[in-house]
Amino acid sequence: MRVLTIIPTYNELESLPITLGRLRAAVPASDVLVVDDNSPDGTGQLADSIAAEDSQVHVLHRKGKEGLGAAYIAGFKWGLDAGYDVLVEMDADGSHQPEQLPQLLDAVEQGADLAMGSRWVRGGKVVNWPLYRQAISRIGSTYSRIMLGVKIKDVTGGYRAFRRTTLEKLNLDQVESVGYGFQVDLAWRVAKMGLTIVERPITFVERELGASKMSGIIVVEAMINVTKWGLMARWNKLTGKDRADNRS
Ligand SMILES: Nc1nc2c(ncn2[C@@H]2O[C@H](COP(=O)(O)OP(=O)(O)OP(=O)(O)O)[C@@H](O)[C@H]2O)c(=O)[nH]1
Ligand SMILES: [Mg+2]
Repeated sequence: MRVLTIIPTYNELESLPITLGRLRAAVPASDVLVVDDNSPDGTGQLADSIAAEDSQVHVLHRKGKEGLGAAYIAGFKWGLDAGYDVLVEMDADGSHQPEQLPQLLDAVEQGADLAMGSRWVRGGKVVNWPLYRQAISRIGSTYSRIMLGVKIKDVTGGYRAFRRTTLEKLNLDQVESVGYGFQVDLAWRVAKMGLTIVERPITFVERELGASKMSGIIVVEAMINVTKWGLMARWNKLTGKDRADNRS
């Protein structure tokens, strides 16, 4: 399996070299694509200098900050074009520990179409997260699960390994690209296609360096979207539109 780990960055000058070093040591077979949105702190140039020394590291430069989802979609397209078999999502800030990536890759090797790192399954943990962040994540995940009817425990989580065929089956251009809504939308689309999703426990470590891009607006927006999607899915079911959709 040819694996590409995609790391989106916006102002991750301090964290990126540490995460990259850990990833290259933990899973040397994985190539890496850093997707930088023209970070003002020079993360993009730093990534270029690392890539110049390491032929397995690549950098995709984008014009400006367009959000995590848009960065991942560009990264997925790059990876699919380049022929990778598995495409991984990983944060730059150390929250997703590279040492746990083999567990996700293992799940894909064993047949999962999507392997998700999960904080909220048995064995999953969070480190250095204040209670209010844990509460937001748990409540958000539970609400999305009920609203969308998906069984995934940690549906907003962003440590994932996709089999290439999973991404090929999705219409990436239709995926909601903002904030946590992106992660929920992507997982929901995979679930709706009836593909196999496996959650593996991870220890999520809150960032120690650099600044968070999380905001209240991102959370509220994701919840509004989830509500909208859930109600629309119910309405389509009632009116029989979902059957028509499935036929087309
Ligand atoms: N390319 C790109 N990357 C982004 C953007 N927003 C966030 N990221 C990256 O996405 C990853 C997750 O962002 P974080 O700021 O860690 O968001 P979070 O994990 O929800 O919040 P904290 O870890 O608490 O700060 C990091 O690698 C960020 O650098 C963006 O607009 N463009
Ligand atoms: Mg983070």
